[in-house]
Amino acid sequence: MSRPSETTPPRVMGIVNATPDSFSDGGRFLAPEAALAQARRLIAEGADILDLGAESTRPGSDPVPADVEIARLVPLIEAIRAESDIVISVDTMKPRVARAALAAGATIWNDVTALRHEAASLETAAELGCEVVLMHMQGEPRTMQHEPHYDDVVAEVRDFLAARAEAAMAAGVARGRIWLDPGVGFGKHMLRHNLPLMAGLGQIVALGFPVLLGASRKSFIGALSGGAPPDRRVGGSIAAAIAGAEAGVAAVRVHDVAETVQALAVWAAIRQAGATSPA
Ligand code: HH2
Repeated sequence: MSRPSETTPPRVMGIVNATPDSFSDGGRFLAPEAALAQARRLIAEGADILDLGAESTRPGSDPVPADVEIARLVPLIEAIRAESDIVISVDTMKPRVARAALAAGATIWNDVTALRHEAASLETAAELGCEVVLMHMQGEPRTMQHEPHYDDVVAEVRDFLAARAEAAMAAGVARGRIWLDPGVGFGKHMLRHNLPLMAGLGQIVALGFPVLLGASRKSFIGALSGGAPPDRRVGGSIAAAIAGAEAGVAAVRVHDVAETVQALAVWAAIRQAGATSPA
């Protein structure tokens, strides 16, 4: 899942929320038919991967029982699988949910806790043989925005991700199946931590694993645009995706697929022209 070259754009992972309280969609896609319609739209807009989540991780959100997550996700995955071979990622911290989603046709386990939520997480990922996204988060979703602290945010996030990759490999996850994610907005001060982290993405890419960047519609973009609400953060989200592309990330997790695909195509074409034209 690494990028073949510096002029290849990152893959675009479109977000499909099957939650009643996700901050950016406001639960508009809760009904299975509506989530399926959203998935179809993102595929048509050029998504390479769909990331399906049934538990919101926004600050202050309540946990969702595994059975509820499974009931929201499995029929949706089966319905997408019945009509498309798009890569499906499941955004869950629970091994039982990951197992059910993988059995239904997902191939990537996106875990915002980097396989720390349950004792069985590491072994389950190894057993399932799936790709895993290991994301950095300081604290846990309910409390993570209460006074996050770092002495050096880039070094701390990088070292955490390197250690989690080691732990996953020690448990039997193949090196080639591991993705890393800096976890923009997860236990990070809006500007004091997220901006240096975005600026230091290259240090995380340098660890040698494909990096997934999830900056789409996040609150630091609102803070930099006069308090724009989530659905008015497209421009800032694209700027963040381009910054990720420049730094060498392998994929961007976004809400606005069509706009991001277009922006990255233009970015890649410019890079390509620069790489092939005489000086
Ligand atoms: N951000 C959210 C959820 N899952 N997974 C990864 N790997 N990286 C991220 O940055 C990331 C993630 C944000 O979660 P939520 O509050 O559910 O909002 P939405 O899913 O609409 O982005």
